[in-house]
Amino acid sequence: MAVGLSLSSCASRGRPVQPEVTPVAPTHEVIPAPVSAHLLPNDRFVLTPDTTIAVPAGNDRVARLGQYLSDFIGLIAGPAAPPVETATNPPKPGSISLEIASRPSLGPEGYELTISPERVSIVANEPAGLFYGLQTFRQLLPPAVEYEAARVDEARPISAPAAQIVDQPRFAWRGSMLDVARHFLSVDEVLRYIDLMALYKLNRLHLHLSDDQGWRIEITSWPNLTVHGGRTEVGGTPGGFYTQADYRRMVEYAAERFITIVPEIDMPGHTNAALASYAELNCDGVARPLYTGIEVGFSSLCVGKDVTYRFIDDVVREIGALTPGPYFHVGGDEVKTLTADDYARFIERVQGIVQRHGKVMLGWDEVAATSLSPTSVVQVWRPEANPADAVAKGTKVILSPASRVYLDMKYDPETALGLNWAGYVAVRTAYDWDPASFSAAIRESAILGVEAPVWSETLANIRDVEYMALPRLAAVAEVGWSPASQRSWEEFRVRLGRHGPRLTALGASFKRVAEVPWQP
Ligand code: NGO
Repeated sequence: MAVGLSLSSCASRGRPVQPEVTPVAPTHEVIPAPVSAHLLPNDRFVLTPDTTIAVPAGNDRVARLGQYLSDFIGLIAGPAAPPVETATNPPKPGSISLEIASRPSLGPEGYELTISPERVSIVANEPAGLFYGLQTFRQLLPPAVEYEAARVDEARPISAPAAQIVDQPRFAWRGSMLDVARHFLSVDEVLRYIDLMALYKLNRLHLHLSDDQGWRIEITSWPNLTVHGGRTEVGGTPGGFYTQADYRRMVEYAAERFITIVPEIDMPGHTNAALASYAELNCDGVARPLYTGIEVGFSSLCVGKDVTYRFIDDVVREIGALTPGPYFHVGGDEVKTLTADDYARFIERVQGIVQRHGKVMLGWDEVAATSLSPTSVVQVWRPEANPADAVAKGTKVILSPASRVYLDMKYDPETALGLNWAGYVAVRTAYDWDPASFSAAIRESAILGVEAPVWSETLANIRDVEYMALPRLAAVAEVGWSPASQRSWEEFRVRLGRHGPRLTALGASFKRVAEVPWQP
């Protein structure tokens, strides 16, 4: 467990746990650290050819989770994957049961995981909680289960320690962002990233779908956005784009893992790809050339033209219809060519468009200087961000401070990939801070959560992205999930070191930073 917990606190199932915090060596390597975890490593649940998965009758969503677990276990314990069966009373010995039951104190994402030598049980209010319980169970199985056939053979019999875990997240928003505009990522690359996010119980994937260098999502009413505006990327290599069917596939794959896609179309700046695709979007009516550099701030939609708002309305309508989640991110960052008044009028008008299409508007922290609805959300990224006025009016914030959680920042001066305009972001820097004390102007109740952006000016493919995201994504996930009282850098670095073999088994190209005692 992450910290020394008294037995009584573990027994107080469901009640908020108030542990005595005595840092001890970790006894497991679950990331993010659970609220309360009591393990008995000498008693073990062993996966055998007779293991079954029990789900409630008539609940398709939970049945699919049972299947997800069965697919994950696959052939590691026997000649066939464990069957998914309707739960019996009393439960079958050797079963792993997924159960929905009322546990009000656990909230919509919490779970109880009980592992004994006889059986495993995961109980939650909602399917999301069961999914997170499954991720914890998974991380208690040996790393070899993640991939390597030879190592699975050596690791047999596969078992998990007996445990009593009660857990729920601190923040509702635990996100990461992929910049697929500067360098395009294929659908399969994004699905891979979604799977890595799921391992750490992250639940929001923000896709930065357009920027100066490329427009990456098909808009049927404005086809040239992708036909022309999607052709290139940073450095002049071929770009790419998602068809609407591609995008739906990513949305569905994410939803199966309880991850909500948050689409971003950055505006009014960061719009060169659109301005290159449609001459009428420019104030002078002249299409701009495609751009493959990495400067920012030079482009803007023509905020005085009606066609601009027809364009935005079409884009929000089409993407909104493809996106079951409630959010639409309008960017709003780094506009250097408009007056403050023109900028504010633009954002306020766009906020109306987003709301008319039934979505919640999100924007980078520059939008906090405009008249926001209390339902809109500000994403803080700059050191000089000051959303105090917006927060006072009820607007919520997502914390993405560049100096802590921009995963495109170099780890240290020796890191080949990445940028360093916000400094170097060591794993400890990403881990060792508390959202509640980040800014005097932002009290904890105004914080929806944290999000780690991965900007891709220097990252050409998923291997580059993994190298920058791992292991810092694990650190940020714990900032978002685990109670402050359970977190200590000294303990986390050891736990992360033990988690390393799992990343290896997953084939992840992670950075073996010197701050962490990696296990071989
Ligand atoms: C800034 C900028 C992006 C860059 C990124 C690089 C925001 C919100 N706008 O973050 O265009 O890609 O830094 O770190």
